[in-house]
Amino acid sequence: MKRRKFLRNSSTVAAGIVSAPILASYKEMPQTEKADNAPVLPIAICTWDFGNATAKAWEVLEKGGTALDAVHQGVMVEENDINNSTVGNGGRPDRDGNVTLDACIMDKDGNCGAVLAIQNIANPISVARKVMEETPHVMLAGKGAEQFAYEQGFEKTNLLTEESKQAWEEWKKTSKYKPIINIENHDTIGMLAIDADGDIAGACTTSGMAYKMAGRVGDSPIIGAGLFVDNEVGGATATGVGEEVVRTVGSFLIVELMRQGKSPQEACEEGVKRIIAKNKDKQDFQIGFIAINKKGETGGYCIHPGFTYRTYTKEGHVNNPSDSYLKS
Ligand code: SD4
Repeated sequence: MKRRKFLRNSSTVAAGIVSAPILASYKEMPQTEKADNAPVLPIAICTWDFGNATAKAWEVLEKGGTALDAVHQGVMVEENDINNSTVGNGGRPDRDGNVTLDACIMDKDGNCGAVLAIQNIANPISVARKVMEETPHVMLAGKGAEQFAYEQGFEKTNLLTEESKQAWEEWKKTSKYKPIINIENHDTIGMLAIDADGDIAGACTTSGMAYKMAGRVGDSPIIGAGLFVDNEVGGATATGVGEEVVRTVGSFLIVELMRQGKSPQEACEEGVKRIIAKNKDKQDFQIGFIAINKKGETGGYCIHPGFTYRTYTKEGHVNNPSDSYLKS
């Protein structure tokens, strides 16, 4: 890719949202020329500014690992981070004080696995992968998912940290349930990767909306809503208020729009606009989509400013501010 074009495409560089060491190493990188100007593979991309997660995925890809292993290990970084209050251990509980986790994973062959509202298991993405690889099913929910995890050797873990417990106790004083845009627990990680063979995989994992009703499941573990991959076309994943993403089967929609010729950016924009069209009077929630096509081109779009997404390629490790439907 020509350096001039890379710079023009990268609003992040213009906005200075590249960490100093990465920018320094970027300057020294040899500039590769490609006939079609497509980014050089492999690539990892994820929702929000999860640099450690994309770095882990990159480590897998760089060694020649598969996209499936890259997204699996990448999102696990956030599941294991107790400071991320929207994913895995340390995730905020439901209104009854129980931490229930949702996750799904999808590979290049269209195989997929998901766990819904699973409790006491620190890495739901690993259980989702086991569902995909070891069972004839796609989804396991609640107690059944937990039982399956123990049978597969996963350990029982208390996921309610002291900090989460205190936040929940505080919430109970008012019991207001209204996510605040970009402030609500928004750190769900959806990740897509293309490996050196050009194969695509995706993963998505979350504790869902904080203080949700017991049993509530959002978009994140629903194949087609929170995540979709078609190895012929590309992949998409979502973050934000899951009910709205489910209503439009958002990630599947975006992949199908790319199949029809839209770029990842155009497809994400259309996905957000479809949600807006169904909520003409009500835009007090955030949705962010990211997408990647078979060539490794990426896109991201959201309703309200504030959403960002990370990309990791040979050309740099960048936190990209997403364009938004509403400008302020
Ligand atoms: C959900 N989509 O459960 C998730 C929440 C989320 O960043 O994305 N938070 O609805």
